[in-house]
Amino acid sequence: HFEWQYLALMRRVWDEGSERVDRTGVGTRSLFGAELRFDLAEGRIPLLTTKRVYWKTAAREFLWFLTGDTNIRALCAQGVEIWTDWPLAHYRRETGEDISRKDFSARIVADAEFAARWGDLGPVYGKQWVNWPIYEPAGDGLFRQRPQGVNQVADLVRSLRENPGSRRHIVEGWNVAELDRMALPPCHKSYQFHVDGRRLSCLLYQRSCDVALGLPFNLFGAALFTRMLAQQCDLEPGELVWMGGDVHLYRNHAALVHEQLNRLPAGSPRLELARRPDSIFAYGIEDFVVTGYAPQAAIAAPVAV
Ligand code: DHF
Ligand code: TMP
Repeated sequence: HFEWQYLALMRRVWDEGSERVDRTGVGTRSLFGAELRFDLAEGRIPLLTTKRVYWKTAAREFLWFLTGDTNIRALCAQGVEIWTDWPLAHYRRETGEDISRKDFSARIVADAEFAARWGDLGPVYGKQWVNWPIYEPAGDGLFRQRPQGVNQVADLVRSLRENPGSRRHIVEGWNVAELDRMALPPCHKSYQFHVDGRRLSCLLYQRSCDVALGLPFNLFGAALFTRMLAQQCDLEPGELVWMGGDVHLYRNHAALVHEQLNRLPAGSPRLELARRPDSIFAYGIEDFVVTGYAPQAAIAAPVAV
């Protein structure tokens, strides 16, 4: 079963990881450098069965990246709260107001001006993926920014179609010059694609990985991206290769780890694409149909902000 790899990684990080004091102050057990591989043929997807993973939330997040949006408003409006904690922490710090997450999210949705002021994460994934800034000489020794930057995703579709054998099929989130304006520098920072015959494979490099909360979403997102690209480029899904840098479990995830490692994976979830949209940017949540997914219960765990 594909999921043993994930469970084995979780066990290894928990048993062998070094204790580290991390940015959040929560503390982690961590190891450096890991690899997972998943077959994506015949609709297979690495969607965990030992706990319920809210794959529609992960899919909505991914579609939001593709729109280039970096404000949480569109997510909150769909009931997706996985990014709310960072703007919320910023708001509380700046204003001293002790607002609940629910009220904050409701206000983001109701009040466009409030959302513009407090809901933006900075130039994170969406911005870099579809509008990586370009600067050009303005003639007077100064530089000006072009109105439209690089759309890496559109370029990727084009390069997969026109030059499948290329070794340069990359979408990169790590814009060094803009890291300091991001709420969080990209974790799933680099996607590389590879065409072998008709098979499209993806390699995701994740510099920092929360094995319990982030990784299940990141694996599903990368598989979804690969499937959409394969469909758009008339290719077959191949393999997902995942590589992690700092791969960790937070100390306060002990209960989740013990519960999940006592469960057995079962079943083989599949993903169908219900239609073929005209472009990589035209997918909607209703285009994704997951079958054969009967996971065990969700396991709640606190996210380290
Ligand atoms: N920070 C940390 N410390 N870990 C992360 O995984 C993380 N991920 C981010 C932003 N910052 C992060 C964006 N992605 C959850 C899942 C993914 C995610 C953020 C949060 C999460 O809390 N998942 C829960 C609840 C899911 C839900 O509310 O729908 C889960 O059980 O999967
Ligand atoms: P860092 O920027 O200090 O590395 O903290 C980011 C944390 O968020 C770290 O625990 C990794 C986790 N993370 C994921 O695992 N996946 C994600 O998609 C995101 C955004 C964050």
